[in-house]
Amino acid sequence: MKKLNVGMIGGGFMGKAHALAYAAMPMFFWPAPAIPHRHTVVDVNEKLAKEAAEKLGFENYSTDWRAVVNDPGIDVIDIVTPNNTHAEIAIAAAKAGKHIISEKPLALGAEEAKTMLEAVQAAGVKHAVAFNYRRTPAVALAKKYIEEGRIGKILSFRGTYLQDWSADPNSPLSWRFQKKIAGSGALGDIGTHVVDFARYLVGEITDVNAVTKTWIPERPIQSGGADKLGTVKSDADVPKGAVDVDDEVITLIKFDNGAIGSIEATRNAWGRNNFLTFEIHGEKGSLYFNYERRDELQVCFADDPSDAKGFRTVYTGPATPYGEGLWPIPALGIGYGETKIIETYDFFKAIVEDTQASPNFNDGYRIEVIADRILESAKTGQWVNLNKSVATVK
Ligand code: NAI
Ligand code: SOE
Repeated sequence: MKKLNVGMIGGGFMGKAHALAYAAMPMFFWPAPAIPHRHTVVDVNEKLAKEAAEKLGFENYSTDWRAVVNDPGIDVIDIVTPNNTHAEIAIAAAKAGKHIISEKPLALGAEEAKTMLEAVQAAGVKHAVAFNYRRTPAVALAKKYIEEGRIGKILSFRGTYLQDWSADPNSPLSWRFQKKIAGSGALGDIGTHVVDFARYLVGEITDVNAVTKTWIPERPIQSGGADKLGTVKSDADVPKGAVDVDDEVITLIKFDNGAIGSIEATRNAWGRNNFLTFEIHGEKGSLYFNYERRDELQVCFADDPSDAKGFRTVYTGPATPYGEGLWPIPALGIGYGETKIIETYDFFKAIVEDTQASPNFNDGYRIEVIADRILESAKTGQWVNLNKSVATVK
């Protein structure tokens, strides 16, 4: 069977998730489109890179991503580093003719994302952006119902992504709170997953009207090592650094097909963990999904008997999307790992079958345009129309 050599840049949280997917994808989807070979992992210093290779099962390690990107033995570059590094690595990888999967958000903003899209298009390589939550089988089932017309014309979309890991003012100053590294705050970090849901399930967003808030303007500076998220014990004298991104965003949206909706994101919502939800109302029914109960899609159809109308639960399993590769009985439990396994399967399939992956850098770019315009609207207090700001690339 064909083997594709992966060079993975970054060995942190997402490095672990992607490495798991490379190992497990053929176990779930057989015959696999190609076997992912964990060739080389890169991190910023010898200690981190060596440890990542040992832990994540890579044959080699390096501290020089440029050398790995230009290694003729590597087929796929996987970018799992903080947001400010995605563009430089992706553009170099495209120039070296590698297929590329980049973590989200694609870039620090639309301008940078556009240069990445131009680079992959000029090189003719396959490209994907890792909005993996749309790979949750229940989300793919919602997409199937919508495409089959089961809920009719869509009227509205309400999406949320609520977490609480940064609600404690003592949770340290992760790179996720620094504009120069993250681009934006809750919006880019988690709101973009909801924007991906909105575009995937409903259609293109044309207008936004947003408010943002930074609730905790400074946080304890981390003392080096792996980036920490959430409450960690630190002594009261730890110096603090400024947070210059949004903690919370709420935006109204309009779609080009006439639907309307809202998107909310915050990492300061005590009690919410990975509360990534959507509720979609159509002329013939409604769908509700909550990632915290990710085996389930809640459905209500207008033609359900009137004495039994209301949301009911459909459990995903062998009969629902990706069921052929997952577990043999419904509701055995889909996890975060499975979403990454499916993402890897779809990307490797696109490479081998010479089709374009989805979501790809074009989607990543469009999501960056939407995020930029949400920030603009939050600043001006006005509705912002997006049509003028989406550049046609190629
Ligand atoms: P992390 O901070 O846990 O790991 C990043 C790793 O990259 C660290 O080991 C760091 O030392 C390394 N690194 C940084 N600069 C590097 C460079 N120039 N060369 C080589 N290695 C470098 O970060 P995490 O959580 O893994 O996030 C990485 C990316 O994944 C971000 O873009 C983030 O937004 C995204 N992400 C996506 C998720 C999803 O659900 N799709 C979940 C978590 C993160
Ligand atoms: C932190 O908010 C984080 O790790 C995000 O970066 C991811 O994109 C999200 O899926 C889980 O939470």
